[in-house]
This record gives sequence, structure tokens and C-alpha cells, in this order.
Amino acid sequence: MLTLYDAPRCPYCARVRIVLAEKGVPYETVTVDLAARSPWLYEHNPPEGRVPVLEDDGWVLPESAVIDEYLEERFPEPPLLPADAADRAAARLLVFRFDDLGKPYYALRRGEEGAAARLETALAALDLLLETMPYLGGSAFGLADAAYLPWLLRLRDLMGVRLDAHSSVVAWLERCSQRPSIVAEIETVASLAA
Ligand SMILES: N[C@@H](CCC(=O)N[C@@H](CS)C(=O)NCC(=O)O)C(=O)O
Repeated sequence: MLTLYDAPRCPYCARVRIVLAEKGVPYETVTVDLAARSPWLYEHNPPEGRVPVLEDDGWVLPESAVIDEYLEERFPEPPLLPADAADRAAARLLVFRFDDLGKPYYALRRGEEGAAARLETALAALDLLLETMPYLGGSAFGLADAAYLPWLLRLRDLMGVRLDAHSSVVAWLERCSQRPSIVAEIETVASLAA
């Protein structure tokens, strides 16, 4: 049995929740209070004791991007990486370079000067990419989409960032929002705002 050490408000956890839902894998959730984390978490994901952490029959794995790759290999159906090697590499490159969006996102949250402009640049780059393909993973929804969507949902629904200037990003969000895995995340984000 899989156990996910999870925090609803954590977008990195959301990456893993989306992949588990897409693959229809049953799992147990341990909801972590980020303000009062257990010694177990610090022991298994040192030094910061961060979530998400996945436990698979006693074997423990941290880091959302690595967990998602593990889930892809452990539960190959439905595939969330493209069949073609170059396309797979392109999807992985996007996940690897997530901080191009993540850094301005967290800078904006901290209220840093210039962060909004840097975020716009990152969104414009995503928009350009999504002009050429329906999903960040290429022709089908995949790990790269799961890796970015949680932040886009939080920008739109919690931080009030207008995405209208990036029409391909908006269309992609709408496309992804048809999926039960993303509907569940939209509900989770709404519950955070409440
Ligand atoms: N690189 C990690 C980042 C995980 C992360 O930053 N999780 C946050 C919650 S969103 C956390 O546990 N923060 C607690 C802390 O840093 O002390 C991943 O991709 O899993």
C-alpha cells in the first residue's frame, strides 16, 4: 500500500496527488500540519522534513518530481510521458526547469519588487510553448502538466493573478480542468481560500 504524507496547501504535494489520481492508484493519506511536523518526517526527508513524502510498503521517497517519475515507472498505465525519447526528454526538461516559474511565483508571494514582471516573463514563455502543443507534455496530458498546474491554479484562484494576457495558458488550464484529477485540485484550492 502507498501512503502519501501530504499537505493540502502544498503545490508540490499536488503534483503527486494529480499523478496518483491520473493513474487511479489507491493510497492512504497522512495529512501533515506544516507548522507541527513529526520527527518521522525530519528523519525520512532531512534536513527540512518537507512534504510530499511517499511510502511504498515501508520504503520511503521524497521529492515531488522524483516521486512522480517513480509512480510513472511503477504504474505505467496510463502513460504520463510521451512514447518518443526526444519528447520525453522535452517534458522532463520542463520539470527540471520549473524554477523559471517557481522562483518568480515565490518572489511574488514574498512581495519582492520586480517579481510580477518576472512572473509575466515566465508565463509568456509557457504561453509560447502552449501555442504549439495542447499540453506541456506534448500531445497528451502528462507529468510536465502535473508539475506546473498546481502553481497556475494558486496564481489564478488564490493570488488573483490575471492570466488573460496568456491565452494559450488559459486554454490549457480549461482543457486540463476537464480532468477529474484537476477538478479535485481546483476544489482543494477553493477550500484553502475559504
Ligand atoms: N523540492 C521539494 C519541495 C517540497 C516543499 O518545499 N514542500 C513544502 C510545502 S509546499 C514544505 O514542506 N515546506 C516546509 C519547509 O520547507 O520547512 C519537492 O519537490 O518535493
